[in-house]
Amino acid sequence: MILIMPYLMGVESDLKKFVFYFVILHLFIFFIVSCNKQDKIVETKNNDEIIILGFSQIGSESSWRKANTESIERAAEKKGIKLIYSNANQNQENQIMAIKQFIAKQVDVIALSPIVESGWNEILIEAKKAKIPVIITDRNIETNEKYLYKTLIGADFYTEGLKAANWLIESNYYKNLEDKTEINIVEIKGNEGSSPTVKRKKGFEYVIKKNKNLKIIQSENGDFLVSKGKEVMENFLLTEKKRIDVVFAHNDDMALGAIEAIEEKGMVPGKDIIIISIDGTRAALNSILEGKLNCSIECNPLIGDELMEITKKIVKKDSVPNKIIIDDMVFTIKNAKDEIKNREY
Ligand code: GYE
Repeated sequence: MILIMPYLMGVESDLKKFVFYFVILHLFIFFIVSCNKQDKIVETKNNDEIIILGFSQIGSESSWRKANTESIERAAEKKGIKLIYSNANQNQENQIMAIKQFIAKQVDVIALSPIVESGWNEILIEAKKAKIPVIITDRNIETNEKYLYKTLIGADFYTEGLKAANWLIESNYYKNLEDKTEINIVEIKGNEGSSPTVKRKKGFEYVIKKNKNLKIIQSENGDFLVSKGKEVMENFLLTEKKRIDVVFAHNDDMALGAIEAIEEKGMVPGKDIIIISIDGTRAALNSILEGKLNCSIECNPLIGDELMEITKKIVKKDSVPNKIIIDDMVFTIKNAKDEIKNREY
């Protein structure tokens, strides 16, 4: 007001009044709006309902992983949970650092998708001491310690391996083979020491070992990457003296890489060499429809809603099951056409 007084002096009286009331009105509106704003800030600050979830993700190595991250981000937003997302770029040390930061920030819950099975005791004991509950998502950990985490949300990787091998021995390809004396399989594994790599291998081998004519002749890590899947397959094709009949890739991305390598060698994937993989991505179903990939075992990455529900329950101190297993389908040429419409990743 003091500032506008000199301006008001010497101006016509009606106009003076108008300007005066105009300014008063605006000051009043400004006051009301500021009060409301302050109320909102106070409300947010005092609102204990807002849950903070620190999520340590492995990286973004595959289509599966990208879909997994998106699902978790989407669900957090939908459920009003504040997500602190940390991408470890395939490095366990980065995951440990991220968890340390979550503890320092005193988040309500920590979700960890562990890149490998071992080496988590120390940091998870720290989280426990800080009374921050942990949810393991997607991959599992190996530990002798008890009660390091509340629950695990993920797939049954061992069964995925079993399903992959069972599909092979039940397939027409196998049944129609006249000479079943030696079927040579090459395996492209995920990253060393990760639970899907260890368990998928075990499940697959369990079935294969019961059939003497089936042999895994080579097995290498492709780290779940398209590029590395291709590289590993190129190497197999270059160095392997025996005929390669089957590729078992631990994920679709590596299988798609292997398919490229096979085609570049002038061979026909899906016919000259049978290809089996895991994840059930849209790209994999497309490849099945093109006749290149023969089978993909589903591993569903869309666990966001489940994770948010469990997070809320844990914060409310409700009891939760110690394992939540996501069910998986099998995709082949028989159902790929119908199922591709439903694929969200
Ligand atoms: O199969 C692969 C990913 O841990 C189940 O990791 C996940 C695996 C998935 O990168 O594509």
